[in-house]
Amino acid sequence: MDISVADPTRASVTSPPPRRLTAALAGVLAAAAALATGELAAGVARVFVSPVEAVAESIIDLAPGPVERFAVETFGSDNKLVLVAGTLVIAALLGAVLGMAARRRPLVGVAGLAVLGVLGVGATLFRGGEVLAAVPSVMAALGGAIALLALLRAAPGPAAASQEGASGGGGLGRAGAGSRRSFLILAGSVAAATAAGAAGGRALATRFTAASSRAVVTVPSAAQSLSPIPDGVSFGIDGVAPFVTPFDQFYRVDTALTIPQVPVEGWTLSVGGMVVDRLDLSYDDLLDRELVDADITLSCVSNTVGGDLVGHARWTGVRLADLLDEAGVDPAADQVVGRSVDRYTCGFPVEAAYDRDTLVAVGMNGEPLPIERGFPARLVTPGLYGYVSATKWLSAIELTTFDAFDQYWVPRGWDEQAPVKTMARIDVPRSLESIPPGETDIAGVAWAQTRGIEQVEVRIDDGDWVSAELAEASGADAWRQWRLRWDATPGPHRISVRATDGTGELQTEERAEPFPNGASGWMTLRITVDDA
Ligand SMILES: Nc1nc2c(c(=O)[nH]1)N[C@H]1C(S)=C(S)[C@@H](COP(=O)(O)O)O[C@H]1N2
Ligand SMILES: [Mo]
Repeated sequence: MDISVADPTRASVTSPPPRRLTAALAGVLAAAAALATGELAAGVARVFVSPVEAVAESIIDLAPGPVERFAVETFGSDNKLVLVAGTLVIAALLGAVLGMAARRRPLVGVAGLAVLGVLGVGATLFRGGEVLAAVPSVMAALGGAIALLALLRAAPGPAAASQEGASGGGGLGRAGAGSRRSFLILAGSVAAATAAGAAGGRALATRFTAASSRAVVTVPSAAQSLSPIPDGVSFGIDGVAPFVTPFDQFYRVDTALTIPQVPVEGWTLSVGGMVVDRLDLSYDDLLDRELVDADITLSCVSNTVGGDLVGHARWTGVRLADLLDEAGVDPAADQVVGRSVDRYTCGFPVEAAYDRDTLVAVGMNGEPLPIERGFPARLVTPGLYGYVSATKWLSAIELTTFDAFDQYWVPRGWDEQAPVKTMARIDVPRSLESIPPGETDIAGVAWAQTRGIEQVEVRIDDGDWVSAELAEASGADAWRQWRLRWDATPGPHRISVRATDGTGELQTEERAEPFPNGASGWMTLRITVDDA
């Protein structure tokens, strides 16, 4: 017999709490309802930030360097997907725990959801959002609390759960201790509303993309081309990276969970800090400056020997030096910091704005900068790895000192200064490939931005180093194709490559991992040449 019925003094205040599993289910659904409410709210206005996104991005921000490196190395470009999935799983687990904790005391569950709401608010503010941006987190906690209370109220007691309807009646049970059926109907409705709310919110949020803004801008053609692409930069060999990397083959590396959407309307680029006259430039102001075209190969410090985190584009933009001269740089400043709307920062020596063609780029291969490449503007600095030099979705350029400011990756252990190391890559044949005997091309690319490539040498097995033929160079900041004709003889072979830069310095043989300032070493691969 039900104890609450046996003891009328207790029956009016307490009743058998729902079974643990039922409460856990209520908690998971409440957590889902909370997140869905957050997504839906985030779709209402551009300033609103989704709690899931705020928390996941804060985790990226706060993750210690080695953890972030592990995540990137283990999950590759899926690491952010894994992070979001992980955030959702944790939310579900927390929901289950809260649901069980709220079996007897629903307010405990409400308090737990409030704590999660505060976490969302905190993450949003931590990510630099304004107070208003945290509204979805508050809505999420409210939505979750309402769902939790309703579900717990409707949850059947143990008797009802084990003996459908047998002792559910009489009006003496816990307020609303419902039948299993009514609970399941409510649970199903919450689940359906959750799915619809989340999907609706995501769909609404696509209104805030920068695509329509990008579609109407035109980047005027540059006043001058710093490095007209000469004929003959490409041998046109199948399998060798094309001179200009197609957009869809260009590596992408950033900390952004969702690509920042920055319409030009309302966007400004400031040049401030240790300057005489701070500049605040609109997109049109920027386009009114002298535009130049430059061939610059971009490479990532995380690229391994033989890897493909490197790409080439013809960039159109304003020379950073022009903007710095306009603002007037305090001679005590030694670092240029590029800040992104997503709070990413890069930093490099002031001289790098003057001794090379560092650009605030607005165009890439004749198009406005693609959104994932940093629309409306980004920095591109020849000869420095992207993490110290290539801020996308650029919002501010700040003159400061290396003593006063550490850019994004520095506290995470990467070097403050990161010049690109001379590197040669074999693109054909592929590692471990079997090729027919006879005349064949060994070919690839080599880069040493700002210094240029003077020579590439190839060694087969234990033979001598042989000079490869070089394609035309398009300035010192672009990679250079190379090839060597080879009469392949049957059997296993080992092929190595090394480059010499424009200063006459040979690429170092010393192997280094990407951390903390870029990989080095000569690329070697093994192939098999089939019998005739
Ligand atoms: N806002 C922002 N800009 C950024 C980054 C980032 O995480 N956020 N990553 C940098 C790194 S590490 C590299 S290698 C280049 C890559 O540029 P891409 O994605 O256009 O190839 O962008 C740089 N600019
Ligand atoms: Mo990078």
